[in-house]
Amino acid sequence: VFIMLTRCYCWRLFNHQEHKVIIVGLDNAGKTTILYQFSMNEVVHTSPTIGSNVEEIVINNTRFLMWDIGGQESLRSSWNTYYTNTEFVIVVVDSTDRERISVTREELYKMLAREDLRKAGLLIFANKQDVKECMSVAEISQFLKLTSIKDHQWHIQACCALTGEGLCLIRKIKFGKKCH
Ligand code: G3D
Ligand code: MG
Repeated sequence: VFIMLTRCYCWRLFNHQEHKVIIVGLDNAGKTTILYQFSMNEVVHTSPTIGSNVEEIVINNTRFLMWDIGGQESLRSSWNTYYTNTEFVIVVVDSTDRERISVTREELYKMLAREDLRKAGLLIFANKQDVKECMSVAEISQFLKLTSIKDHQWHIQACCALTGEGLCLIRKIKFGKKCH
């Protein structure tokens, strides 16, 4: 029993390292819905005090920092502090919003140019795929010029946050689990 307890304790210690993921996207892209889908059945701690425009949610050892991009130029300077040690950047795209995809592109490249995000992986969720006539993954990839990104690992994934379809990659980030 002692050995088992020791093992359990060591395992916990080993797993205690924190992971940091930032989730960005235009307002209405579906960030909150995605995170809600992900955190179902898990204990969620939120820190509403972190700032008016940044939400922090801790699920087990993973910190999710989430904010809306676009139209908040004046608040942007304080965001630098949130980038440090980020392992993943998740960009949520509203696949129905053809007008504003260029704003997402602009912000995406601003982020990728940052030194403190140099090692961060990039995951793009093409959300709202359930909506008729939404942009496809191929269209969004083209709009965002993803193939030009050479200095970051990136992946684009179609999803529907309402049903949870396509979201299992978040679990993969967190637990290293295989996606079905
Ligand atoms: P945000 O946190 O990025 O601002 P939200 O976005 O998660 O608040 O979602 C904005 C709206 O989009 C919500 O609608 C939400 O239900 C909807 N939405 C999110 N994901 C999907 C999706 O995959 N498909 C569809 N059809 N809608 C989605 P409301 O009406 O509640 O404002
Ligand atoms: Mg939100």
